[in-house]
Amino acid sequence: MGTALVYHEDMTAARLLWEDPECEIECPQRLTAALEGLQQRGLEQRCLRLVAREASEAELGLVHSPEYVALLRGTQALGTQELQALSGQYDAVYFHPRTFHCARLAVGAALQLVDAVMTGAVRNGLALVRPPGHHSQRAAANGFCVFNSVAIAARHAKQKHGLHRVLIVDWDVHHGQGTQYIFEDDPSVLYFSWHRYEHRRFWPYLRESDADAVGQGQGLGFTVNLPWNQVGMGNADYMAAFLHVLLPLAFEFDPELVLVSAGFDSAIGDPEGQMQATPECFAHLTQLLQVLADGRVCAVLEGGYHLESLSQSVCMMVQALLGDPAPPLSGPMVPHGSALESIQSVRAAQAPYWMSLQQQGAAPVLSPSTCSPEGKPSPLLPWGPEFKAAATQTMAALSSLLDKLCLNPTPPVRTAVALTAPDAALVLPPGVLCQERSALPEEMQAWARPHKALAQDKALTALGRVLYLLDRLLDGQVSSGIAATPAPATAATLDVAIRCGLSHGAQRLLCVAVGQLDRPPDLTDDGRLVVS
Ligand code: Q9C
Ligand code: ZN
Repeated sequence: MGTALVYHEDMTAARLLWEDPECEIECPQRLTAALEGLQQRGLEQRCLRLVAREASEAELGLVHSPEYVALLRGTQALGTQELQALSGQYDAVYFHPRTFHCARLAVGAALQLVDAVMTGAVRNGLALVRPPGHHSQRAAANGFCVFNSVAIAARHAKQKHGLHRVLIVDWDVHHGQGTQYIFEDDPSVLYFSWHRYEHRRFWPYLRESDADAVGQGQGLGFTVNLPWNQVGMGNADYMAAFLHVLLPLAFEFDPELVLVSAGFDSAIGDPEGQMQATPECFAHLTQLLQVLADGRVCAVLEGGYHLESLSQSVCMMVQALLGDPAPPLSGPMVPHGSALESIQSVRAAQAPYWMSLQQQGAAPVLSPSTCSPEGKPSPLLPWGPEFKAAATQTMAALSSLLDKLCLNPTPPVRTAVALTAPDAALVLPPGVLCQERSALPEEMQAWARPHKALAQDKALTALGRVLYLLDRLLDGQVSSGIAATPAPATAATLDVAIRCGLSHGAQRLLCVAVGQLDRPPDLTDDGRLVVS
């Protein structure tokens, strides 16, 4: 199953017809630059190309009022002066005679993508569209946006494909307030947005973009805002936001579909965002999202105004959708203090609504009655007590694992080699650490006891080093390692290594044997281990 790329060249038709420094950045070259990038890297050719269709007026009506749709229909016949006058009624918007057509294609592209993914024609995909959509509201254009393609796609996914839970990830650098308003009381759509905020000194200057806007009524906790209060946020900040805010909530929400409001004005070089994240970061973010909803990720272009940065970031995202490994992230992986403050404030604001945030004193201690003021069963804790305990434990383990990853993202040692005496003469490449330390004697003897093959001194010495290496891998000191062990002890050593890894709380363990090796017997088959 592959990746869809939905596009129509008519979407380059709309353009600004008068002077307006605020709007001129939303130009047709945005689409052509992104598409050329994909073609040059051979990525377009690897996708299933779909030609975008226009959304019907009934489909627009899933989100927008009939009067607003009629108003937009009318813009097709207006002259430049009338278009400019009408544009002035909205904040940061321009209309062109082709705007209605383009905006309908943008919505249609998003719907086609959702249909392709939900019918299983493809696993995931990207709709390359303009105008963008996430600022547009039931009866208002805003911030270059005319129809809210992603919001319509979410309603469509529920209505036409019977979905119950849709996650919208809005990584555009602006707050998608339009999307927030549309779903603020709807618990079936979890809306996550990070955005440049600067304590409300950045457009659109809204109080409701802050972390304490968490939704309303039934939708409490299903709006998640992460405001960046400084410019210059980079790879470490974005990864930390995903690891510490979005992913815990998304795992708990368990979406059936992920829609991405994929704006790339959050990337380095963008004049609007002034952020520092490199294009590679979007490959990593995309990869992280693919662990959700069985990989059903539908991305729809929103902003992104630095043509080169936009094109590179789009390519990174498509590469990740295609399943290519993500290039390493550059720069020191240390989040900014201001980013950690923002992350902490969203976690605190959301903690009353999400079990996964209720560990580690992230939230003020709340009594159960605070979570459910009317005394009705809390909508946030819908499961039985055993499941709750298990889920809490899992989330605690995940959370502490993520903390370690974040504190020590690049292990100090890239590769360590644990050798036994006769191999020690090998010349190792520079930067490879020769690991000579060993686990504690009691520990290795305890592990070795059930195995005859580990009774020999040489085998036991090797085992001690393997166990030590394993510890350093698990605590993040070492990224990868190689260990030698005497041939007769290989199976026994592997058996111990597997048990040891599982007992240290590894969630998944893949064991690949090159050559003949028997599957260690009597290992409990709890789904954490794959031997191939
Ligand atoms: N210098 C999207 O990215 N102008 N819309 C802000 C601040 C409006 C952005 C002015 C920006 C709208 C989809
Ligand atoms: Zn934007």
